[in-house]
Amino acid sequence: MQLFQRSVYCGEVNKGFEGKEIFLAGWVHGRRDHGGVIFIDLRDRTGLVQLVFNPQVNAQATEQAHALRAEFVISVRGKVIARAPEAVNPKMPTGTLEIKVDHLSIVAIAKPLPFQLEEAEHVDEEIRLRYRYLDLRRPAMHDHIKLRHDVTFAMREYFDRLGFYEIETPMLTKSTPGGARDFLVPSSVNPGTFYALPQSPQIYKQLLMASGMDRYFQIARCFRDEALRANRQPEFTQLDLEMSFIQESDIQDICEGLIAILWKKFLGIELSLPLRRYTFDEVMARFGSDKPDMRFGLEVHDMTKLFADTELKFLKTTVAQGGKIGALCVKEKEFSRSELEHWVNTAIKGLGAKGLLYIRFNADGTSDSPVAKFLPSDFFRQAREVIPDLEPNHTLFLVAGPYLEAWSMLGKLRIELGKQLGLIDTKQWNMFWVTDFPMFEWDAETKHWNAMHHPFTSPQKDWEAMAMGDVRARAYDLVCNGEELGGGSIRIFDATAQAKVFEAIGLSPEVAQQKFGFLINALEYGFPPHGGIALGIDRLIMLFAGTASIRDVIAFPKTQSGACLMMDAPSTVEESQLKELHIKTVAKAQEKKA
Ligand code: AMO
Repeated sequence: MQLFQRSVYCGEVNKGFEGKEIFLAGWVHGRRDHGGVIFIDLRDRTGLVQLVFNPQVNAQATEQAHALRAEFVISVRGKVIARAPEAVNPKMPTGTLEIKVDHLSIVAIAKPLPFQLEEAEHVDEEIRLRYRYLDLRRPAMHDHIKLRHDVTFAMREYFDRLGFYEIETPMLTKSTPGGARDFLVPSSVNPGTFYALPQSPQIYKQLLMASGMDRYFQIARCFRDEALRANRQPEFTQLDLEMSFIQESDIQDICEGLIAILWKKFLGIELSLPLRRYTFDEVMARFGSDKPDMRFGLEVHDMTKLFADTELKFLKTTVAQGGKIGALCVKEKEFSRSELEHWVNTAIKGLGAKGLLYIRFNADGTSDSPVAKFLPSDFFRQAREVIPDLEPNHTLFLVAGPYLEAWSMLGKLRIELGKQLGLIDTKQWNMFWVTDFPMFEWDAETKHWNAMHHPFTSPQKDWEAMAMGDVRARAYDLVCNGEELGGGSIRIFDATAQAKVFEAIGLSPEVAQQKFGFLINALEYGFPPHGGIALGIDRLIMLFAGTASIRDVIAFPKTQSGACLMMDAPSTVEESQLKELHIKTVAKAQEKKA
């Protein structure tokens, strides 16, 4: 086997090479035999180029080429020639040229692949993930990986230009309460103790501000052991940044500057800046979500007052308990009875709603609804006072319950309706800030208040006199096309203020000291005002690449159940390893789910 020194990449062969001898190396992408002349599409990371083995030109190389199969690795020497006009392939960037090979070397052979690379889109994702290194050979995957490199490189350039330091923070850190569950790492040197993998570099970046670093950023890996919904991975990457002596607008301006560059460079889109700001209260009331997709309307209407005297027991109870009744009004589609039932089913089975009520108005002034006979005769007129453009043939979908719960459900239903009825303008880039988030949220399960963002977020001023549910935080999220792309806040930098927030979420001074002592102590040694944000890089690349799954833009992602199918992780370990770590397991490893 002879490995030639490669002189050019396959995809970079162009007219300038015509008539020249070149050396190529790569994978056999495809092979065709036309009456003894063999054509090979040779692939490397830059693309494809056609090789020709002609027995008239080189009998020995052509003879060897008969043995070539898909995915063999080869190295060739040959001359670049123009293809005959009828042989030009306009779909291939190198399609006007081909390489007349005079020397072939087979570098490595390959077994038939478990799936055809060209058919990967239709192959079960489990197989693709099991053989990820093969899946990654596909040009589309190469494009995603290259895009990811280009985006993070552009980020580094941007922050370097603005005087930010890129600082690495530890992967082995301390388990802290709140947020998702930690991934724990046992320490063999300190029996019975555990590190936690960082859920984000949050505390470290704040401490770097205490160290006077002033402007920090990091392309940081984060780990969260949480239920994996769509667009979530147990380990993911954030663009994390923190700045000292700033206000909300400084962080937002820096972010907008970056996304303007990224959108221009990678999508050719000129974003209109500054981005709009909406308060949490506004987006929640109008769209039932703190990350609404505003590429379509279908806003939520508050119908509570229409049911003030209702005879319907469950609505009456809801109103009596201070709950609300919200509605989506679908104008774009006249639903049949079975379609209405489909939506009730979708809400209950698919979205977890307790119920969904529909009222379809008819042209004759009547309405179709399971509760039609309980509605006042002028219900349509009354409804029109809330929804001025309401017309016969429009349908209301109603959800009743505590405000946030009912509105969140309507928000989910709104997205589903938007998708299924084709209401979303997928060509639009809809980006904005959501601000003034609640500082605390009530956890009905544990029956106590938690910090909605994190407990280092600064509440807006004079919060102590307010009811917990009314306190707003100096927090902001960046939302793009209905995805939360980033979130951040202005932090507390004063020990007394921090102690008050810990107290509000039920952390006693002793526990707070034990869990966050390092931060509390640092607050006493001259801490500058500071704030920051983190953007989800995987989600950003997913939006740029237009892929349906976050997994498509991560080289080695985990499945929905957190498994790496290629490595077969997580896995059981040797008893001796556990012994060294002073660990005994009580659960037998369950059969793994993909
Ligand atoms: P937050 O938890 O909002 O903020 O995370 C910031 C951004 O990270 C992305 N993200 C994820 N992406 C993929 N998989 C996940 N499991 C996942 N979880 C979050 C989202 C999200 O907007 N320390 C704070 C930031 C700060 O206050 O500066 C933090 O981590 O795009």
